[in-house]
Amino acid sequence: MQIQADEALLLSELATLATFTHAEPVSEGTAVTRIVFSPDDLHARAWLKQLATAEGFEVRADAVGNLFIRWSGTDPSLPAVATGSHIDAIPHAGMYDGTVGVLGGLEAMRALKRSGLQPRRSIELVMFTSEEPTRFGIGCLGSRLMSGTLDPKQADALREANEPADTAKTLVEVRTAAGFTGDLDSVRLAPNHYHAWLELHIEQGPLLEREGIPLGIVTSIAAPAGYRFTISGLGGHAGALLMPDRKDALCAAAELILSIERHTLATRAIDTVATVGTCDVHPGAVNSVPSRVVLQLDIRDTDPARRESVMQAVRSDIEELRQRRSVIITEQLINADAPAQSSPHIVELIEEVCAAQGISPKKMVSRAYHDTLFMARIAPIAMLFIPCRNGVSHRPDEYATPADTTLGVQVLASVLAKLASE
Ligand code: HGY
Ligand code: MN
Ligand code: MN
Repeated sequence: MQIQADEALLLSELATLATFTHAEPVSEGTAVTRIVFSPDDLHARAWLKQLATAEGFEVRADAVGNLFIRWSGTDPSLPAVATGSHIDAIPHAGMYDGTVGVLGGLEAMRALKRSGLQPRRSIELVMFTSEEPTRFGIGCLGSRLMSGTLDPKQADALREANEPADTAKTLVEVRTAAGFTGDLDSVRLAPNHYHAWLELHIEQGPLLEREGIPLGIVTSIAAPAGYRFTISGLGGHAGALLMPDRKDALCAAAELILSIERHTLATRAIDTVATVGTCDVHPGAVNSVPSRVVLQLDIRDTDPARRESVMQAVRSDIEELRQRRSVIITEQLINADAPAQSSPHIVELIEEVCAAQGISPKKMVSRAYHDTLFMARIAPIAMLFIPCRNGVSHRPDEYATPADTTLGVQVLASVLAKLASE
């Protein structure tokens, strides 16, 4: 069976998808901002549905907007084989994160169809809602709900993370306005709803390119955790409030951020990473002493116990900070997830396909999280990585070569075909 991905079609579709954006064009690459349920996201979803129906695939959306594009197999009663990813993009991102797995998955299905394959098991492409945490403060909303990792009522009550509290809309308001109604309980899929799950994604790191290897096999996915810290001090006039009388929330926040960095580095483990990516200062006036600061922490590790040990060390620093600076510091857990291991069987199939195509893949950890992290709760999983230039991602200069992208799609298609015949 000759499987041949249509590279030109795939590249043109990736370029078209990149036009659904509200990012200002930049010189260093293709800037994409596509926030979940924004007009650009909704237009992109409608366009994707058109591509799928044009190919004769069945299309359905669930109550939170996860999109399912299905190619029925000869025995449709069997659990399907699934692939997919996301098309939402953080502000000023690139055009390959997630989209390679969605459009690459679609092209893999089309290439298999063109090859004359009649899959025994249905093959389903999933486009997840809100893989990025940008709008609602937590990533992988769609796959968390599918896998039962997030309580539906808590999910619907999530508020827009970057809007003022008094105007921030809830998920239920936003999804309903976007046309996704129904009870979020209905999003959950039974364990082993799928026979197997396989996601194609750019590496978002430098290793494959650095070692000149065209394909990565993800053997485990690091475990992310998210926390929100609110530091409350005493505001006041930048001129009249004397230093000894101050309880400057931003100075306390600065010490907290450095404590997080110090304790993360102290593990001396390459897999422990932490980022305070947002810092909201109130009132945010140059001549007003900050009275309140909200920080969002993203901390990850392949070893959840080591990740927790960093948090414990930070908490003891927080206690000292509270006393010395007379500030109030509250911690809110957003998520603390377990890592995921890939299915040895699927990894073996990928290795067989690579050997047959003369490819020597690299086994590796994914430090970025993906919807696959949550699909691992309900199905055997694996991921395929393709190189990205200089390891850059979440930036407009994010780039994957046509050759690497096409090869990733070809391997994906071959593994899907094997899984669908099981
Ligand atoms: O942050 C991540 O790991 C993913 O790209 N959302
Ligand atoms: Mn991303
Ligand atoms: Mn991604």
